[in-house]
Amino acid sequence: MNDLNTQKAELLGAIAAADADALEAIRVSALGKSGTITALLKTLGGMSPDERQEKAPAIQGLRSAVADAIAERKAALEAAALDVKLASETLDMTLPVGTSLQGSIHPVSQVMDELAEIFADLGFAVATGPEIEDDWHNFTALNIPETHPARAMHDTFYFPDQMARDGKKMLLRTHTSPVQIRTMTSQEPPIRIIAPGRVYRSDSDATHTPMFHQIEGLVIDRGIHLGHLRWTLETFLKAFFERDDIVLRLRPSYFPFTEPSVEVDVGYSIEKGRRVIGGSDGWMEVLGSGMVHPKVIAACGLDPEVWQGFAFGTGVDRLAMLKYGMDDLRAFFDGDLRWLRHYGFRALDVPTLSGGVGA
Ligand code: 2U9
Repeated sequence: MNDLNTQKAELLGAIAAADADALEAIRVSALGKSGTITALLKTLGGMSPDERQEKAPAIQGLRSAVADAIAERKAALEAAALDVKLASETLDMTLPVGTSLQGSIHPVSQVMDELAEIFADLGFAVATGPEIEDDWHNFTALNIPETHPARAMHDTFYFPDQMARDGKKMLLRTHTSPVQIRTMTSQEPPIRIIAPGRVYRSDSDATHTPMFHQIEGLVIDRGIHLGHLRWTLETFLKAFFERDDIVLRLRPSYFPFTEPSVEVDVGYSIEKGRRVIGGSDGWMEVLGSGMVHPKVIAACGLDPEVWQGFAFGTGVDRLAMLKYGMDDLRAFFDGDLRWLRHYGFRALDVPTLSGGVGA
């Protein structure tokens, strides 16, 4: 017992004085797979019931005291590191535009502006809609019924206690497609819209963030075919990447809301060791698209014999990375002023086709 008390006092003393690296080393040596406390816990299995009853509380108490102290120290170290960061990275938000400390336009906002500008020239209006959606607009109307595997693939965030009138849980939209559904059910065709905005999926790693930005486009008119889709995407990509040597490859694919569905690859070339869009050294997948499924047109109350359309979708964050040569998606959401100053755009620059979209 005394032994355990000494061990506890020593560990708690070391934890209180540890920095982040030392704390991790203590955690591994005490609570890790071959840690000292883990070894003590294992001895419980070999004891008689009486002995176990006598010794278990002290050993388990030691384990929780050490685990709690480590968690507490970790939180304190993190808070102190954040304080240092906040003190050294303050920014006076009230300074007027034009001073050296002015804010900058985030690359995502810049790219969204560029996209709106390019598509406005092609006759597309910008449409927006709610980020909290109901099941019908996000899934059912898009030919994704309850049992469809695409529902599981979307890793949806549901609101546990908020239901729509149909009794189904409200959710954070997993794509911007419900915006097009809302437009089709509220406006008469012909329709030409882009829907840029935030979307949410429960997914987080080096190439996925739980919130990301999408842009989708939709055209509904009479006699629309895949040729219109191909021309529109090629014209858009040439304007966006500011290059004429944009080569497209349409590959058959599957999306529930389009039929046929095509994945659009764009030719890239290698410049200074980096892949840049344009040229034909290899192919990169950039967009998903297809002809709007007749069931989706019908779900919106339109006659698919009369009205056809095409749709496409892509990630705005990815487009920004490809155009401006960034390689870590997570930096987009860190709010790091050095990154923002390096990649950000001057607040008073307005992208126009005539003045150059990247101007
Ligand atoms: C309606 C009808 C059809 C939108 C489309 C895609 C293909 C697509 C992904 C690209 C990368 C999303 O950001 S991403 O993960 N999107 O591949 N989106 S067709 O189709 C629609 C939308 C609305 C009414």
